[in-house]
Amino acid sequence: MDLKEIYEGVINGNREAVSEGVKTALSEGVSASTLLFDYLIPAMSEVGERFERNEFFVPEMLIAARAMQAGMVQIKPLLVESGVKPIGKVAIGTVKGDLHDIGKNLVGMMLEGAGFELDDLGVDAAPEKFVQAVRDGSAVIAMSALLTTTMPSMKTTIDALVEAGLRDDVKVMIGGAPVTQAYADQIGADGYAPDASSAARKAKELLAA
Ligand code: B1M
Repeated sequence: MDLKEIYEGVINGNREAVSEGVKTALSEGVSASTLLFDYLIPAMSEVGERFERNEFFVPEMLIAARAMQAGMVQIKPLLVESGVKPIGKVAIGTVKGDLHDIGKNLVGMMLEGAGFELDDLGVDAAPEKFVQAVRDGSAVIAMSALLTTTMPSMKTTIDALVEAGLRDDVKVMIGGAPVTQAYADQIGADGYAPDASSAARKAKELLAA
């Protein structure tokens, strides 16, 4: 089969084409890592770039991420078997008191699309949950807040990491509609990203640093 169909399928949000394409490619002997690193991840990067150029909007990004998931569910077990390592583990959550999860999920999908392993802490995630996630091996903590009233929980979480003696073991990034770079600087976060696609890029930068 023409593997480009898988790439195009993700960009066009065609779940069935991606699912069938991946199934056929695997049956023809194409490796799971080739499908992931040469087709699924580059397609998701292209989606992110189109989002940043205002050619794609949130719905297209969500549909593309779901199409990618249709391929991921088939190749994930094979990747585990063949020992392909994710580029790092990110713990993501919407902070304590905050129940908004659409943006957080979108950021999570882009992170997975970029090759990260995800520890999704869900919504209303207390500082202790983030601390535990670092103990469980997350190299990056990604906190989302949509309410001005819950933003201070980002600082409380950073304080909890300091108190647990773990601050130097982890990179902290924050985002969400009311969050800014200035706020990230103020509370001592390592990074801020305004949207899902730049969040994936920022996480890579932080890990490389
Ligand atoms: Co709420 N809500 N809400 N709400 N809600 C807002 C945020 C609000 C701005 C609406 C308004 O008044 N105009 C307002 C906040 C005001 C403020 O604090 N300044 C608000 C309020 C007040 C409330 C309640 C208090 C209402 C009430 O009960 N009186 C209540 C709070 C509940 C709680 O959390 N404890 C509440 C409840 C809800 C619903 C449950 C009904 C629902 C959430 C459903 C859900 O998430 N499952 C909801 C919704 C849908 C919204 C709006 C309409 C949309 C949010 C959204 O999903 N946007 C929102 C108004 C608005 O934004 N227009 C609003 C789409 C999403 C893709 O964008 O989440 O910004 P966003 O994520 C972006 C970026 O911010 C960034 O990337 C994403 C994609 O590009 N990003 C990150 C996000 N996290 C990131 C993390 C990163 C990096 C980037 O790194 C870690």
